[in-house]
Amino acid sequence: MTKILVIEDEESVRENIVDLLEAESFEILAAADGKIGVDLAVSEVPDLILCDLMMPNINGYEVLQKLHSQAATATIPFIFLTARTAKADLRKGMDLGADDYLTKPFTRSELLNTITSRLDKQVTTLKYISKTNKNTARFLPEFQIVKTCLLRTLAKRNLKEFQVHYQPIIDTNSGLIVAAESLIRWQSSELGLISPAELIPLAESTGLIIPIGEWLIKNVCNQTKIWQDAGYKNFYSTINISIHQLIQPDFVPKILKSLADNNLHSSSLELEITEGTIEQDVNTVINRMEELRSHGLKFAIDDFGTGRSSLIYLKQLPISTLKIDHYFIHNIDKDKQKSAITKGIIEMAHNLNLRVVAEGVETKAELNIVRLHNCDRTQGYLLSHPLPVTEFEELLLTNKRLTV
Ligand code: G
Ligand code: MN
Repeated sequence: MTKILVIEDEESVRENIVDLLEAESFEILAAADGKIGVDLAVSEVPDLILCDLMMPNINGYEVLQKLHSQAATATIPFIFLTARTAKADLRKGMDLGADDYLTKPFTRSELLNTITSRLDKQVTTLKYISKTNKNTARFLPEFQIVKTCLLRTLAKRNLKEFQVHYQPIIDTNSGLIVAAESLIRWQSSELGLISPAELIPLAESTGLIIPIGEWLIKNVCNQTKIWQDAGYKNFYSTINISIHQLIQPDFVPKILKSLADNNLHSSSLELEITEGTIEQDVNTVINRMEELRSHGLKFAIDDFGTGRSSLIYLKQLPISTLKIDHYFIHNIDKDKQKSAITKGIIEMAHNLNLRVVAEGVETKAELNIVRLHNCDRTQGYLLSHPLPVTEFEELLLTNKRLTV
């Protein structure tokens, strides 16, 4: 439902607008002054704002400036309400970036037409942006728009826009699927498909990784249990966990609850932590990992070989698996150095009783070298791209050997 915020200090005018719009099936938030209005805009991220110009304390100009200074609210369509017809006031509002204005008193149809045309325009803008080349530089307005859409999607708890895809992880010798890496996809109704490469940094920079991550964990636990019950008792899933999530004080109880709710054994999850991010808060990370390991959860170091201080972490962190970064696997058959480094990593890992996964295996020649070096597990486009649940399930249930 489209959510409209009405900021108007005059009670009779406010209530009139609220009644009118509620009758049109809009969801309405009402604020009696500018301060409440700004707070509501930030917490609720409405689809459109109607705001009176002349209000005590914080007036309409200031409300607009405050909203434009914050990424989450900067692109919400903003319509001024003003009793004045003085051109200078309207000009000032429009110069500050308001999208339209209504002069009081206005008729029901003037109000509805202005709102509808503004909402339509916003949809067109978003569609246009989604078609242009995506560049995630965070200073671009586009980044802000993706962020606004993400905030709006979460505020509306529109979680059906998120999907989990699964990429098989294969036992290198038998070619059988033993696990899957879960990867989130955001199919935005406004922007189209947003890749994890775009979504995750955005979610991390805004703190939204916490609710999205919780949703993902619940979803993956549920799905993993379904596959185990279908006969794949030892099948497990891996989940990419950001440091922001791991250091949350309630991360451990939440993950244990997701496991318990699904009657899933803790060894059915492996949490992937990217090497390069650990140094942000090493001590908390170690404590959290130790605590989770005491409950039976396993950890993998993701993108191994590309972060700093990697060998120290092998000693300090309670991990079970190393995932060798794509970089070393790409063209490993043609690059003697990559081959030597990968061979060394695998031997070292085995001496430390760690399992090794080669990530990003894209060609048969790469797979052959990885196999020659006794890498335990393989993952990559050669074997399968990340797949939606039903397609992954088909692959799993036919038990196809993915030896190429
Ligand atoms: O950082 P992490 O290892 O979690 O990255 C997983 C990402 O790698 C996913 O987005 C997935 O789609 C991608 N990926 C998986 N297999 C391959 C592959 O064979 N080649 C490339 N280039 N990317 C891959
Ligand atoms: Mn990963």
